[in-house]
Amino acid sequence: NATALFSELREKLSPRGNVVSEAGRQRTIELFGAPLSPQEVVEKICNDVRNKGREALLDYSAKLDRKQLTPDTMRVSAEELKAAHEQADPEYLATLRRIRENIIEFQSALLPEDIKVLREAGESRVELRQRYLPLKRVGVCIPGGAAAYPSTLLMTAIPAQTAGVKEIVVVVPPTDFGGYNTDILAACYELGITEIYRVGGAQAVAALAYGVEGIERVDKIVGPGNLFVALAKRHVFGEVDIDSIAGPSEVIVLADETANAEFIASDLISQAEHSPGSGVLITWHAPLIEAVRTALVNQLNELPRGDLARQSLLDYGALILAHDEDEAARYTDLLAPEHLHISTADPDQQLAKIQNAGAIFMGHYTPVATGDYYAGPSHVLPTGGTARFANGLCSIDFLKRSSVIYYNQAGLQADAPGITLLAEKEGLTAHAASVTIRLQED
Ligand code: HSO
Ligand code: ZN
Repeated sequence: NATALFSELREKLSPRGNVVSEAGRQRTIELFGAPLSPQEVVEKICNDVRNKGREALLDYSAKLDRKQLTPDTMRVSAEELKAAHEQADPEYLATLRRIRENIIEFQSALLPEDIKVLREAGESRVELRQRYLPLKRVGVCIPGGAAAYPSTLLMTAIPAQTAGVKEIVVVVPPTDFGGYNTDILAACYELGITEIYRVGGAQAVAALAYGVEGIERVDKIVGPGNLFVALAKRHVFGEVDIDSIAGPSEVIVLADETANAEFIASDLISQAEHSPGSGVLITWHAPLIEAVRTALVNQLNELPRGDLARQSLLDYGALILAHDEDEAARYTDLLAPEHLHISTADPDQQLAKIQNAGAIFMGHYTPVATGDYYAGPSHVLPTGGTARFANGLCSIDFLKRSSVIYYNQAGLQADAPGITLLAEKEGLTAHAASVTIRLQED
């Protein structure tokens, strides 16, 4: 029963499902003597960092990331950054620059223009504007647990820079895949980012949200992370903006008889190797199911991260036979995947039937890796079914807008009756008076 399977999958991958273990039990963490739920742990960490500042930040880094940092070693020094860049492989740096150009090209095309509406009648003039300005200071979370993700730095920081954000702060766990990873440090240097802290988890999010000695608070926090980062972002939201609550990576591949089973298997495995990650095939061409199953088994045996990916596919994967294209489209909308790969002869035809997907990859030669690494749209995308209402990160998310209203006296005279009528209905007579006091008496 595909609908039941889908709601189960959706639940497991959703922000809520994320806090329960595979066995379906609420996870508990032994952190302060007593077993606490992940939410309780995150609440405690955020409150401690808020109240005790840097001391709590460093204490939690020592306790949770097992790294004893000092105010000095917490921040990546200018020398370390420069050294990482100097030692970096020139081909890596050239590739970073190419990707940077791609991202800027796409992200700058998205930026909206200020808007102006003029309402004129005789002498009266009302001018309405919408003004966009970049956020001043943005915090970027880069994961550093299971793998190093320089691509995530590019896919978060460059859209912010394209929007005009001047101050970008990076937090990255104090690990070899994180704050000590020279690929990440070289990429920061390449992007002109100089404020990098080797802190991760909920404590890093709290430090960004509230500020601590030596780290000024930010206006928005973006970027993925583990469960604790996700829960902490939710906890601090409202005091600071966030992008989304990111869950595991997922892909749905829609395939017809023209699809290649080996290609599809590689697409499913590539999101599963994020571990956890999910890959779901939906096809209306029955022979593809067995062909993809065989290809999966063969490829999983060959890959270095094959075991991790296999476990993810067993937990979160599925091969689904739909009656036809329309049913496949309905299933896709139900799951609302982060990535949708339409591996068919005429992808535009299927695209037209689908509402919910974070990023869509068209045709046999557009694997998700093109978007993960290179093309230009950000790979920070809505997961866990949130593509129903949420969007991938982009330059627009780093702008804020203000409305700007101008009236001349004749304009105010013309609109006064309507304004005062509403003010009186609400019993707010000072509002009404602020209009009438400005009007000429004849
Ligand atoms: N697929 C991940 C992004 C990523 N892939 C980073 C490779 N590196 C979430 O969209
Ligand atoms: Zn990926």
